[in-house]
Amino acid sequence: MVVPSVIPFRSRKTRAHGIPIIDLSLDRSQLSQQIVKASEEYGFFKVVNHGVSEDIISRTERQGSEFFSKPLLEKQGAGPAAPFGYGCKNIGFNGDKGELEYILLEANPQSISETTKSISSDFSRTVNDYVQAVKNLACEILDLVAEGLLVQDKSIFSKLIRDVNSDSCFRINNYPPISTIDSSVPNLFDEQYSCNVKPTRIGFGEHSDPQILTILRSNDVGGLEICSRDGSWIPIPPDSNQFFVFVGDALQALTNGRLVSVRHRVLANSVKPRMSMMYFGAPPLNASLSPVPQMISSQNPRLYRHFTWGEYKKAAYSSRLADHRLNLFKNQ
Ligand code: GA4
Repeated sequence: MVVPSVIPFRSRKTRAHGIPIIDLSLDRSQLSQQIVKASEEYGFFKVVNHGVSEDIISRTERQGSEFFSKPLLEKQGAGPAAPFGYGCKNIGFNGDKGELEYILLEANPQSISETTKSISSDFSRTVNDYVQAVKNLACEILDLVAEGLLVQDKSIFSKLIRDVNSDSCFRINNYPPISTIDSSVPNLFDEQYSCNVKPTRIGFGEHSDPQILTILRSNDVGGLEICSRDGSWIPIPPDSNQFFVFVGDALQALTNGRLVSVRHRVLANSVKPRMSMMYFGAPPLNASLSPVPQMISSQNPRLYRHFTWGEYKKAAYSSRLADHRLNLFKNQ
């Protein structure tokens, strides 16, 4: 037998601009460790070889662009985003504003078809297919998280978002270009809504996602930034073929603070419109967010008191975007 003198080495890029890249085609034991490490360090990573079909992604992007190019009145046919429907500039219910328009949907087939019936059956079908595909991806990642944390029940996190009563939601954001060179020139977006607000640089302000896990995909326009542990903002180059994963507050609570939810924001772009779509995997309202027992020890005492997703969601929706909501649930 001829023994090769050099062991073949398949070089893979594992970081881009310092951000972990997780290749989902690797073997499970490596993968689960890499995912846990990235979720501890950043609460954020990019996944490649994710298995979601290009066709589903491009069909959803097309439906999204068609929707946002409709006249305002038609878009408003989806109802105000209170909480589900079409929204423009207003974020949440406590005065936050951003340079965007969006559609926010409950991530279940009945609700999607109900809220989007004024748009088209194609829109509703496509969004549904997309939501199913990214939900499966989120569950796969959560099973790997459980494996990497050596938790006995490998589906402990994914079953929360697979539950029929899961409170997951889906959002498509459209950020029109903002002229930063001459901010006195009204941009197309302002003309359309006849508001003469001076464009700010913030598309969507700093926050962490309240849910368990977020799966984001955007077109090839940048703007997303994540906050690193030292408080500096890291710009994330867009990658329209891949997904970005964010650890949410609920997963931070379930892991007793071992995995960290990542603060992020979107800066307005001066030239091209940015469109992003996010699936937010959430538990049922009555699910407990108590930490899994293996995450508690004498060195790692319990960080948060007992609370349900319903209580957390209520607190989130009563807060401002930039608030640190988990602090309200800290153990005394
Ligand atoms: C952030 C993550 C999701 O986009 C969202 C947002 C929600 C909204 O836009 O209505 C919130 C925001 C998000 C966090 C705090 C509250 C609620 C706006 C806001 C001020 C849909 C979600 O679930 O929480």
